[in-house]
Amino acid sequence: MNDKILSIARRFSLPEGELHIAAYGNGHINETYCVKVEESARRFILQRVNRYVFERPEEVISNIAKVTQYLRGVIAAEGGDPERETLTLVESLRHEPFVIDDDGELWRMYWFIEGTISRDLPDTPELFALSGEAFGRFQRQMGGFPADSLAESIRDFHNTPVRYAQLMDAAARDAAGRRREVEAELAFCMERERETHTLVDALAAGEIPLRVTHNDTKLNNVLLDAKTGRGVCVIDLDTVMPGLAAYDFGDSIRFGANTAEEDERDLSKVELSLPMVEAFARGYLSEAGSTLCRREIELLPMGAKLMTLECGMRFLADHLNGDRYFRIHREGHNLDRARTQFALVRSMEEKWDAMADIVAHR
Ligand code: ADP
Ligand code: GN1
Ligand code: MG
Repeated sequence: MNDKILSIARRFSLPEGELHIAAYGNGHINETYCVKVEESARRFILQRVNRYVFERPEEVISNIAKVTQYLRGVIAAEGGDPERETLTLVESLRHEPFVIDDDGELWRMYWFIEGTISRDLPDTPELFALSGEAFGRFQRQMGGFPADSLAESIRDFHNTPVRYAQLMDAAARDAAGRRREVEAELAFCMERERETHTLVDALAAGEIPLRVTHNDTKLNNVLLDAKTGRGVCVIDLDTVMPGLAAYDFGDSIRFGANTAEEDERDLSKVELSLPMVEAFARGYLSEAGSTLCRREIELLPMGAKLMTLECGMRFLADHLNGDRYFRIHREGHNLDRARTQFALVRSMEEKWDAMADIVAHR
């Protein structure tokens, strides 16, 4: 396998030198490797874009090229460092922003952003506030980008009623014969079916706008400065497309304001951390607050709840479908992930007034 990856890496325009390759990161979707060029000590990130998830990977790359080019201009105009604060695609030897291998799989490469860390759990509220600033800044900086120039890389990606329907469909088909063990989880979702419509209805009613959003704002998708913790660069731009700000806010809360990890089996450890909500809302709104309208801000807590429910429904549907979408590392992994999401939804419901109060006063 390593030889194959090495030969793919060599098809990109890299500095001269011997290459060292190692698997990298904790993403659920793409295959990620770190490529080091011995002589120059420079590093690169090489990724195979998941074809099951992204049916038209060339469109994903084209979106990323447009978004990063736009961001480079905005960052430079604000006096920042575009080489560090957004991703830079490496060209292939054929001057394309990707390489297609013999199996038809698409690979892309980025400059490695050095001196940064990515975290799976925020160590402190302060660190989480800094990631909020980075995602809020991304929202603000993308404010003037022409949304209609982007392809919809995954249709109905954050359309919660559609995700609900997909779950019901997976349960009806029961492809992996696992339905019997998840009746309680399905009932949990059915009780909340009506609520799944809240944000798409607000959009349809013209109460909130469609914006260019990131759509995968979990903590490990922002690189933080290794010394200061400052959010340096928002990464994982595969799903940047038109969407709702509340879902971006919500995905960060889902992942980072959970007192346990996303796949914790001991559900008694799963709880919404209000200090983390406060920290993230403070950081996020310090950057994005002036861009968002009043109704969008009011709906941020609903974004947190619906994104957590939606993500749980997606994990559960994948469990029922036989684990085809999210990478798993143990049997029942997607079911464990779904259960933590539903436990977190419950905790959000218990702490609803406090969460809403915190967001309203930021
Ligand atoms: P996935 O879609 O599978 O989550 P990501 O694009 O998020 O893939 O990459 C996985 C991990 O690789 C990230 O969480 C981060 O730790 C690391 N990473 C990705 N891009 C870079 C980069 N340009 N510089 C440094 N680290 C990176
Ligand atoms: C996936 O690629 P990664 O690991 O950052 C998924 C997100 C989910 C997340 C759950 C393209 O994100 O939508 O919220 O897992 N990405 C895609 O951890 O489906
Ligand atoms: Mg990621």
